[in-house]
Amino acid sequence: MTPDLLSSDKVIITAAITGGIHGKEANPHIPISPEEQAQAARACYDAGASVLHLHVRGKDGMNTPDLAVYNKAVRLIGESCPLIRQIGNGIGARLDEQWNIVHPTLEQRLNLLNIDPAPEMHTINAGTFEFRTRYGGITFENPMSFNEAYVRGCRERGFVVEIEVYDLGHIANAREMLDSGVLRPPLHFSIVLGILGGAAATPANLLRMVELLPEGSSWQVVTVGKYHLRTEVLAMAMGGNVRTGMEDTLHYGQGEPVKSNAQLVERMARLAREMGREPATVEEARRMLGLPAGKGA
Ligand code: KMH
Ligand code: ZN
Repeated sequence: MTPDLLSSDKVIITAAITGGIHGKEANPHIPISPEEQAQAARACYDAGASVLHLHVRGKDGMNTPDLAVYNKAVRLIGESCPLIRQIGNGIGARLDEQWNIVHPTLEQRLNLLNIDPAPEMHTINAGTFEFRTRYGGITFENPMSFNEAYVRGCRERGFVVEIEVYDLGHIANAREMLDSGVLRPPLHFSIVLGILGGAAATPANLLRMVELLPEGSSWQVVTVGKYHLRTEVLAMAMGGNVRTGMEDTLHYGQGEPVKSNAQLVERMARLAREMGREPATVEEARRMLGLPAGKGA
């Protein structure tokens, strides 16, 4: 697919407000409880986001596969604003009492399909790789058979899937699922850059990965770490969508901690407008992502 450099389309801004790894020890402003998440969601909506990417935390502040927490967070977020709710199926990784990294099982991850009230979107992660964090390496297991089961589950329930690709081979995996009919076009991608273990955040990597996407796909960039801002700006200039939020960056500028998720969304909306690209409203994003019109439309 050729990047549309002259695109004047709307930009979908996704807010990834919490993530599944770091907590208040890394930045005290990260929303952890469902109540804090609902407040952050509202502020991100007011600042120009149209999608909310979600991981949840238990009472200990660590990520959890507990459906009761997901149900509460999804419900409270839905009551606070009309953002499209997207569940990150990676859930996250946590340390046990012996400081071993523990990852949720594939079964626990499949169970996210049963969140009630049902959110509109889910991610899949299109390949297994070692995801290295400040806490150590995590083998992020995403076998094809699991992804196929997840996608089928999403289709049965009418959920839209976003495909997270961290490297070139993951795009090949997504193409295989498209060719076999498991995934149906148009596809929606997150190109994730800057994770140790995945592709680095460079212009050449972003351009190549966009070129490899199946024709007609929509895409956003997710940039983790130091090059967050410049890579997001590059993606907007290329006609792509963007994700920001405290899952992806804890710094607003060098040595300057983020004060809130809305602060990051506001900046992205401002930069989009400066480029002549208006942030998509929730209804526009729903149309762009193939979701039915919302209740308020
Ligand atoms: N933490 C991101 C780099 C997911 O939640 O499914 C990847 C992510 C995947 O957001
Ligand atoms: Zn995530």
